[in-house]
Amino acid sequence: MPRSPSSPAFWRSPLRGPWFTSVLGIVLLGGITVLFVTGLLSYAAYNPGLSRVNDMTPDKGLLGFYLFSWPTDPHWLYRLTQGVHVTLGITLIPVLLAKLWSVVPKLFALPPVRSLAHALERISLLLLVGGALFEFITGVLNVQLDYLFPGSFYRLHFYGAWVFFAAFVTHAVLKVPTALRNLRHLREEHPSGGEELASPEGEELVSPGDEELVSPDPAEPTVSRRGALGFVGGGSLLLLATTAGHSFDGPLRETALLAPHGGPEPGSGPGAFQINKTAKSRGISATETSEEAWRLVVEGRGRTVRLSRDELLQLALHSAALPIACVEGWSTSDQWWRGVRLRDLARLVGYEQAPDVLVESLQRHGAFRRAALRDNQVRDARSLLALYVNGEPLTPDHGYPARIIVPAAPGVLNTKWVARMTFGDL
Ligand SMILES: Nc1nc2c(c(=O)[nH]1)N[C@H]1C(S)=C(S)[C@@H](COP(=O)(O)O)O[C@H]1N2
Ligand SMILES: [Mo]
Repeated sequence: MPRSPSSPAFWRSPLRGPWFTSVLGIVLLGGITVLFVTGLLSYAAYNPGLSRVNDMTPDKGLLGFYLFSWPTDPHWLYRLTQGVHVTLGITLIPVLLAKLWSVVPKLFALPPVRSLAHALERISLLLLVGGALFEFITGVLNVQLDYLFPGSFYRLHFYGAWVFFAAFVTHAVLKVPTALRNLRHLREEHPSGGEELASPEGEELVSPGDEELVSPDPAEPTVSRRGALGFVGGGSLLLLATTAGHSFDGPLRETALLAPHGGPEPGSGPGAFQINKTAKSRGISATETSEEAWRLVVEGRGRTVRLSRDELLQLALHSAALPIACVEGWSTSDQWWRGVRLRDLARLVGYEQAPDVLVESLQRHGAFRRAALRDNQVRDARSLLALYVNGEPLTPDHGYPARIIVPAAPGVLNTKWVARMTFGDL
């Protein structure tokens, strides 16, 4: 008689059982919590409360309760938090898939609902599985495909994260005690370390509710449970090893075979570090950035000052060693930037205490052509309107004639090809 997926005997892998599911669940409990926290930090780092220019989720309402002024110290802060967010997310993919595989019989179990509590558990499971797939898929698409959905990505990934995490917390509250009990119990029964768990007999003692994980009619084992776990862990390590290099320069970056900003650095010379969007792709021409054509417009307190690049070079110049750290997880190590302090530009239009600033670029279309910086960022002595990098004038792709660089800020706030700066409370 053919069996249907709703029949427990349809699922025959002897690997399924409380031990396998519990181990993967505990790994995800830690990992997804870190993803959620670093994700919220990334959102806070955008200065979303500052201006409608930065905020891509204007309807966040109460979900923005935790927002705070993103600090400028340590200067590698966003490089760390967002590197962890993206690299860890990619590394956890095999664990997530194995976890879903390990519980898939439960999704087909009949009757679909046994009690009110069971109904609630199943709804939370739907949001959990759907939310997990949605967050991992939108995250990977954004990192790998260069903003498949520019403005909307933030909205989708942000709201998706809250739905997913609510389901995740519910699930964790219901399941963590069981998972820990399973692991403790099985360890006591099998002090030698669980190699015998390769056979279904190792799973006789299971917690109530979890017996449906174990196949009633298991096939012959072809691999031990530990072997299967090693396979999942190996997949994670392989992803980690081929991604993590995107947070470093030079030879290490070349190990990041899977990351779009891995591989060799672009070109050679002082400007040979990662480029997000080239001048050409953003429609920036050499004519409009020439010494004759380009002027920086600085506004504030009803004043307007216009400066050529030569005139900017007459102002006090300062240096700062700062990285570019993109929301996509890749970053560079510290580059040497040289230019005019943002707070000195604020002083030009009469601000002794620098306020917020709205920065607009020459770019006419597309995302990231303008960004708002908060007063604490403008006041930092390392926040520059950079004219040089690594001892040479900026290259066109890194923002010539002038670009913003701010310590600890996401790359997206470091506007290139700056045309206008408007100081004032935003
Ligand atoms: N005008 C403008 N500035 C921009 C961007 C852009 O598309 N247009 N991209 C931003 C993003 S997302 C990043 S990560 C950094 C990358 O800087 P780099 O290309 O010099 O490495 O520039 C930022 N500044
Ligand atoms: Mo970026």
